[in-house]
Amino acid sequence: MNLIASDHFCIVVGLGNSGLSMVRFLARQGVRCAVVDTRANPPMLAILRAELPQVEVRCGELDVEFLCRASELYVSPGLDLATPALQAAAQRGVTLSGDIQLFARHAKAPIVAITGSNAKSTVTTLVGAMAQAAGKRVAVGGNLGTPALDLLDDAVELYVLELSSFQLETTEQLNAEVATVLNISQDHMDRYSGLPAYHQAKHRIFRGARQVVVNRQDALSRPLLVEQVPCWTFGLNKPDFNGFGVLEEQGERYLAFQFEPLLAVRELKIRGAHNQANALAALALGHAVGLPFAPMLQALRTFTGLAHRCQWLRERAGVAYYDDSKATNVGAALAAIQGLGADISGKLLLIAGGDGKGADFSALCAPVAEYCRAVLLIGRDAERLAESFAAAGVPLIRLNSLDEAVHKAAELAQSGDAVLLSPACASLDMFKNFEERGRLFAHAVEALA
Ligand code: UMA
Ligand code: ADP
Repeated sequence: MNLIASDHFCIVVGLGNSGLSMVRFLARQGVRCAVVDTRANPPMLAILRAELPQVEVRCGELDVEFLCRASELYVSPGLDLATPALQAAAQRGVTLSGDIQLFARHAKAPIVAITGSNAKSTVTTLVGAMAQAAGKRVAVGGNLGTPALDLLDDAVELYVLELSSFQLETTEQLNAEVATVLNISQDHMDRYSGLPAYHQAKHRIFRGARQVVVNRQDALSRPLLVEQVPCWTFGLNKPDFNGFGVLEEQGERYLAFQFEPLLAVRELKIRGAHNQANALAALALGHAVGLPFAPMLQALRTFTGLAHRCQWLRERAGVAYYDDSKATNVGAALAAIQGLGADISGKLLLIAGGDGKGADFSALCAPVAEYCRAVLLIGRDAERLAESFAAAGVPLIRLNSLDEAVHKAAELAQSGDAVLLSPACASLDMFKNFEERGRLFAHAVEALA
């Protein structure tokens, strides 16, 4: 069913990955649309021109008069809705929407919707692997990998979507079969006025949800609007009714559902307490959409984790090297420092810094004091991190490049220690993205004599 009247004229704002997916989708639906992008040469321009030459593209400063010719603006997640031209158009009656809202209107199969400050990609990938192991035709994407609209296919039996707060801001009603906010800690404070605004954006995921999954150990994950829907919980403590958690029996720790052990924790290949929580969250989401336990547990046994998330790289002179380049915020770095720090016999040489996105780093000071031998600081916000860690009483060393930081860390490390790249910052001041930062770290580590 085409839910968009064909005489509508829409404008897609932003021509990156999601922008391109939106134009393609609207074109398939026979909707007249144009594209605008504030960049002189947006990344998907050549592809769009080749594929859909009839679509008008305007680059450069947004023109409010042009925007107001549309009935709807489909805004890409990278663009702040507070952008004055978008707000001016909205005030003149133009609806602001986005790719996930379009997706929600057209998806025919149930949606598992996942957001949170951290662990989204890990849990999304895990639920996808569980559904696949259960023999479902599953499509996985959203903020991770394939843009949501490119997943739409009538043959799909289950959609698993990772959603960012930016995508949720333009989503009025998702109607997920099951939705979760895995955890909330500060992120993207350069775009939000504070934690309440960020929290509010994330919680839009629950609109129209038929079931919810809640983190028992994070009150901010609990939906405020949804009351009368089935609620499943997860957490590292003992599970209760409808809960997934950890049970100890005869000295062995198990992932468990209610009062029943399911899988010994040591059977997991992903390390650290935070990954046990992630496994439990994935079990809860899978259970909510009716996946049987046997294939879900099989998927958990074989999942080795995603690259750049506390990824072990090598051991050299008794020192292990870990790439946690995806730790682009304080909460992720905290989980890595505490998780790894408690796991090793020695100390951590932490490499941190980059674009801090306006975050407050003070929560890292105590774990740095407890677990770190030294901190090697790089990037734009190195000085701000140094100020936040001043009271930790460990050496704080500023370096000009990631390569220098790796060499310094290797020089200071003692047998039993671990070198951990967990920057607590975005990478964009020095690198193309977190993947490039992780790859260059791995190269520098490989190159150590
Ligand atoms: N931009 C402009 N002018 C424009 C439009 C965009 O300057 O007119 C800039 C934005 O400020 C941003 C960059 O271009 O810096 C990219 O923005 P975009 O909206 O074009 O991005 P896409 O290529 O469509 O990618 C987006 C997500 N990116 C962001 O939200 C920034 C991708 O998530 C996602 O995979 C993709 O849609 C498909 O759904 C990436 C991401 O970094 C991985 N997400 C953030 C995160 O995980 O922390 C939220
Ligand atoms: P996201 O997609 O939300 O960024 P990822 O699965 O890619 O999530 O992990 C991002 C970062 O968060 C990595 O550095 C990872 O080690 C860390 N992390 C993973 N799970 C958790 C968790 N449950 N709590 C806090 N940090 C986590």
